[in-house]
Amino acid sequence: MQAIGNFIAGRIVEPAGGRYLDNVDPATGKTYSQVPHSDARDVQAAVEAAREAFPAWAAAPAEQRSAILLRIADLIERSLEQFAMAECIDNGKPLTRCRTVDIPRAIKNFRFFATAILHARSDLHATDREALNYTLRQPRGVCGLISPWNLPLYLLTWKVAPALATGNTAVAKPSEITPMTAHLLAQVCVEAGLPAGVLNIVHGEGPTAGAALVAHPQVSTISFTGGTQTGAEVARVAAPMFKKLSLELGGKNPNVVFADADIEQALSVSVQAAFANQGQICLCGSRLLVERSIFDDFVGRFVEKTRALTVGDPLDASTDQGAMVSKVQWMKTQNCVSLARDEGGAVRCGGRLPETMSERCAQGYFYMPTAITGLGVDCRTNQEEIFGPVVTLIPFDDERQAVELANATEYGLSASVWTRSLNRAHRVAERIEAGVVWVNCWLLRDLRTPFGGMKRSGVGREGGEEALRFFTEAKNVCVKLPGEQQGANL
Ligand code: TXE
Repeated sequence: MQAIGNFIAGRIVEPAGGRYLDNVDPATGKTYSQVPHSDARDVQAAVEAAREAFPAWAAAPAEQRSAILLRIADLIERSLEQFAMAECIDNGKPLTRCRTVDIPRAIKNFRFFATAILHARSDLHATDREALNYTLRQPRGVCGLISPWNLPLYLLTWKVAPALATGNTAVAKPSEITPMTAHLLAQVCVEAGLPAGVLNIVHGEGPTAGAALVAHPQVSTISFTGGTQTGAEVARVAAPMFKKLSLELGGKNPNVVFADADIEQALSVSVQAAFANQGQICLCGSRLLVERSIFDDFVGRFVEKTRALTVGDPLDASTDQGAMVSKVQWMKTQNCVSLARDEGGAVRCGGRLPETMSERCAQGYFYMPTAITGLGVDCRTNQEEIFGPVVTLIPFDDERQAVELANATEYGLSASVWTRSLNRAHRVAERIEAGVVWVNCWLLRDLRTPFGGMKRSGVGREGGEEALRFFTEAKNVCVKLPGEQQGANL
């Protein structure tokens, strides 16, 4: 069975303790590879390598760093099929999605930040005729990059690309559930000529490898994407050490449909927003709020469209819904649906395992896309993130109530608003408590825009300028112009 290794100082190496974790293909339920069960020793070696590589990488001209990152993008693109297949088997998501969304986005992440640094500018503040203040943006050193399993290479590279582009070195800790494309990335980095130690990858579990990375005194910057509870633990350790911290956490995102919307469009995008990636995207619209005058009709048509989704083998081109990522996530989803039933919810479709699966997938973690009505906003089903193919539909009476219901959770990551009224779109977008609001669309991403959450969905923003700022230290240099100093202007 294939055993993957850590990537430290430019080489693929075994974990110091020689221990491995099973890596399961969720479509078959079978272990198909081994992933290092790394500990603090592996993190130590990786941080040392990253520290050693830092001065030269930080001093390299932007054009040189850019060229290497562009080569990484080209090499991923050359092996797109291999990367897509690896992601599909590791995660259970449809191969078609890996080919058209996950891997292309990883390539874009590298290209975007590799070229962004060629156009970066910095500020100058002229203090009358007395002084010039200019802002240096300097790399911060070794960054710890911790990513989840739902969009493995997509989210890992969303951190790696800006961290490296701005001249930092990094130790990445991908999810132990989906390590394979990170392993392929390591091989690509070597081929692209990335100097040894600039990117290191340590595989393993959160409480061991991840926690050691967060607690390491030489890691000055932590970028984390994952569950809200884990984010709180990361902050608890990192904050007293004065680390710079970015937390992208969970969501319970409202998708608000007004009666004046283009209903056809709202319907088909809402189905995608609820179930794409088996509902395992932090941006999924998991609470569908629909104006009461169209509620019954909308629910009926939504259920019809949901029933038309094909749950099947992720390798099959006709599959819309693949396997859930792990047995744990699959069981959690089943428990959440039984909780919804206990809370009085009416399961309108799904709420069960598929009846027939191919022989290959008979032991896989598949679940039917599920729509639930009849639940109030305060129940656990409408408050807690499920992170599976489950959506609730809730009616509202007017705009005021729509906003109130949209904001009635502790999360604040994203929202969608469907209406033909421009005035209403602006009003509602302004009032919704979320870091990202889409009007008449969902998951339309421009990599230049700020991305992140409010409330329990996180702290800080990624994307574009925000990422370039996060991964650099702003230093003001004040240069006196010729002439007498007028006095210290405090
Ligand atoms: O995430 P974790 P899990 C949510 C979703 C899901 C829940 C749990 O609700 O059901 O989180 O999923 C590493 N110190 N999201 O358990 O545990 C871990 O190894 C340092 C939303 O997979 O947060 C992995 O690399 N690191 C989310 C990463 O953190 C630690 C996407 C995320 O794992 C650690 C995924 C620790 N103490 C899950 N403990 C989104 N918003 O996109 C774990 N890790």
